[in-house]
Order: sequence, then structure tokens, then C-alpha cells
Amino acid sequence: VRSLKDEIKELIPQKTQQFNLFRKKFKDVKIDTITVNSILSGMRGNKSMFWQGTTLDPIEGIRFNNFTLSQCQTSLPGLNQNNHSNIFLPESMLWFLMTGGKIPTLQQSLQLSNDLSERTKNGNLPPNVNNILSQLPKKMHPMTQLSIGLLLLQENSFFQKNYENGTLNKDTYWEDTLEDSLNLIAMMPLLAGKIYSNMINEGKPLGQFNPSKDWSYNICSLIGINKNSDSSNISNLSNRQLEDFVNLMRLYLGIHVDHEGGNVSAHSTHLVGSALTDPYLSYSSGINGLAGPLHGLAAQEVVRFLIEMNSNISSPKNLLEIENYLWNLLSCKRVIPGYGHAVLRNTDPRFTSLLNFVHERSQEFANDSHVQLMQNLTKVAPKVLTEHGKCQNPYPNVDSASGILFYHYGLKQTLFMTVIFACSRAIGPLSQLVWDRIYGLPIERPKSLDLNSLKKLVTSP
Ligand code: FAM
Repeated sequence: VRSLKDEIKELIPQKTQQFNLFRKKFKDVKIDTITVNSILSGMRGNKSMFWQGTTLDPIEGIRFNNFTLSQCQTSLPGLNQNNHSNIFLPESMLWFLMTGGKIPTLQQSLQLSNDLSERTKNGNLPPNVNNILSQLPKKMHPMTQLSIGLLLLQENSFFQKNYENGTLNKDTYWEDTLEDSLNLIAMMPLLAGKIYSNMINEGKPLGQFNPSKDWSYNICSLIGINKNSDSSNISNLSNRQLEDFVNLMRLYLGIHVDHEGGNVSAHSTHLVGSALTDPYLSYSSGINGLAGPLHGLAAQEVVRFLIEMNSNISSPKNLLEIENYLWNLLSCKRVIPGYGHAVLRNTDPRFTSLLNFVHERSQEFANDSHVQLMQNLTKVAPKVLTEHGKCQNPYPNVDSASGILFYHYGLKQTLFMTVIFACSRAIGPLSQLVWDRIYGLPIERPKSLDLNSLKKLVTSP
């Protein structure tokens, strides 16, 4: 089976030729105008960034290499039915994004899975990294621990080493960027496991790495929610539930990889990377952005919100009480977490795919009052937010469902949920970083303006 690197190498001449021809032919064509408002409102909607793997349509949601999420779910290989299933392997998506749209065979996905396993050197973090992470205050925010973990791994960067010793040139930057990116992605399950054990088990391992299993399976194992778990006290799930949890993890990790380039985690990785910064340093910056409550932390906020609401209403089925609760929240100038989006103007298809996971297991979730409340909220919150009249998108986003499903299976540490998001999000921005190097994209340097300069610009004819 050809390796991912060989596939990318073969694509380079054709893709770079297309890219360069396009740039040459259309370089002076105007495609957007920038208003004062867009400068003062987070550059919302400015068409000013090149991003290859994913685009976000306000109505139909995310497309990966022009495939909708449901097309990905029927086309990308997974482990469940006839090689293709609703739940594809995140490794399949990694291949799909890294190759700019080539659908891997199941064999190629499994080979990539195996490659990632081998890169972990038997499932162990380097001893110095493990030691330092063991010494971090156990109450340190898990996203801070993750960012530190990546910074500690940075000493293994081939890009950084070879840049320093002068053996790299512009044509070969991408090779070490790919190497570092795959090593980084391979290490994410180990970092996640270490951080979760710091949070709940005094840093002692919660489970074992299994080199013959896939990336998602190993995240479940290392956080102690799997058959190989060393700490049976943490998860007392049946075999079927454990299997479902691994599938939920595959689904979650597959759908969170990327959401076009402008979101905070992707954009910060890209921006920092544009200074020829290596993947470890670049993605550590992305993670710091993901830790913000308006971005990756939203899933955790939703869990807290659902639990609190359930303790304040008589039943998750009481739609009137839900409505009153929401109005009360809005009157206190708080947001309804899990609803709204900067770009989307419809229900997030990623939310729908998580909801399908619930529907396919209706027995399992029948008695979970939080999951019921999450579902019933979709009947009330859009109406309330529309009547409230402020938010531009009153529909649920992916975070509305993700955290509470993890919670159902015993992952109760809400602060940890963003670490799992970060495992997935490594895939999109790092695939882009490899292509940034192939296309030779320059350092990003937008022009900033102070109020005086803006005043001059708006008053000059
Ligand atoms: N509940 C109440 N008010 C909301 C709201 C919500 N769910 N969503 C937006 N608004 C308000 C918003 O705060 C703003 O009010 P002000 O004018 O007083 O500032 C107004 O409606 C217009 O906002 P918008 O243009 O519709 O949304 P933005 O593009 O400014 O913000 C979000 C987008 C996602 C930050 C916002 O909808 C929000 O805060 N949602 C709740 C938090 C959340 O679910 N975040 C997850 C985002 C997710 F997709 C991710 O990145 N992981």
C-alpha cells in the first residue's frame, strides 16, 4: 500500500501548477470589499483567507473537499459495515484532507492508523515529557496542560532541527512539516490520557495503549473508558456500551477536524505557522484559542447548563418550563450555550449526525434526562431565540449535543471535553499547514489601522 507521503508527493506538481496559474491569472481581480464595520466586528465575513480542505456554507454547513458531511459518512471508510459506515475513521478524514480530496481505501486508513501507532514508540510519552506533566498542579486547566504537553514535545520537531542545521529548503519544508504533524497527531491520545489521569487518578495510568487498535480506540483506552481499562471503578459499562462509546469517539473525532479556516483554533495555527513556525508551536497556539468559552469550551458549558436546568424544572419533557427557563436566562443577559454560530444560519449538520447516533440507540438514552432535555431544547430554543430577536442563527450547533453524550457514558469531567476536541482539531489545521508549505504561502501580515487612520480613510474622497 502506498504511504500518505507518496500520495502527497505525487499530487504536488499538478496541484502547485494549478495554484500558481490561478494566482498569476487572477491576481488583480477584486472579490470583496472591506467595510469599517467588518474591521470593527472581528472581520466577520471578510473573504481574505486561503483554506483548502473545508468550506462552510451558512445553510448546508461544512463541506470537506467539497463533500457534505453526509457524503463523507457514506464515502469515507470506517470499521463498521462493508468498510463504509456512518461512522468513518478519523484516520480516513486525515488522509482525505492531507491529499486534498483523495478517498482512501479501508486498507490505506488502517495503514495510516498503524503508522500513527508506530510513531508513539509503544504508546509512551517521552519520559521527560511524562515527568513534567506528572508534576503539573493537578488542578491546572486541562487545556493549559495540553498546550504545555505540545510545547514539551516540540524538541522532537524535525522541521525545527533541520531548519536550524540548514538542511531544509523551500521545496522540502513540507516533508518535515508532514512528519511533525503526523507525530503530533499520533501523540494526542497519549497526552489526553495523561491529562485525564492527572485530573482523576493522580497521574497514574487509567488504561493501556493498544498498538493494533485505531486512534480513537486508544483515546478511549487511555482515559479508562474501554475494555482494556485498568481502573474498572471509573467505567462500569457493559461491553455494548463500551463499543458504543468508542464509536461515539470515532464519530466525534471525525466531525470536529476542521470548520474552514477562519475559526479561532484553525486561524491561530495558520497565522503562527505562517512565520515558518513548526507544527508543535503552531498547533499549541491553536489549542490556546480552542480553550476560549465562545469556541471549544462551549460543549462543556452546554453540559453544565443542561444539568442546572434539569435541577430547576419538574421534567425535561415540560416544554413550557424549558421556555420560561430560557427567557429567564436571556433576561439575565446570558447566552443559550450550544445555539448560534458566527457563520452557520441553520442547524449544524454535525449536531444532526450526533442526534442520529442517539436515535439509533434510543433504548440506551431513553432514561437519560439530560439527553432528553438536549433533544427537547431543539423544540423550544430556536423559537425563543427568534422571538428574542438578537441572534442571527437560532439553531443548535455541534456543541449542543457532544458533551452530554460523553457525560452519558461516564466522562464526567466537563473541563476535559475540550481536550478531546483538540485531538480532533489537530487534523484539519495541520493538513492545511502541510499545504501552506507546499504552496509556499508567505508570512501573514494584515495592515492594522488606528482610529485616526480609519477616520482619514472614511472622510477622504
Ligand atoms: N444565546 C443568546 N444570545 C445569543 C446567542 C445565544 N445562543 N447567540 C448569539 N447571541 C447574541 C450575541 O451575544 C449577540 O448579542 P450582542 O449584540 O448583545 O453582542 C447577538 O446575539 C448577535 O450575535 P450573532 O451575530 O448571532 O453571533 P456571533 O457571530 O456574534 O457569535 C457565537 C456566535 C457562537 C459566539 C454565539 O452564537 C454564542 O455565543 N453562542 C453560544 C455559545 C456557543 O454555543 N458557542 C459555540 C460555537 C461553536 F460552534 C464552536 O466554535 N465550537
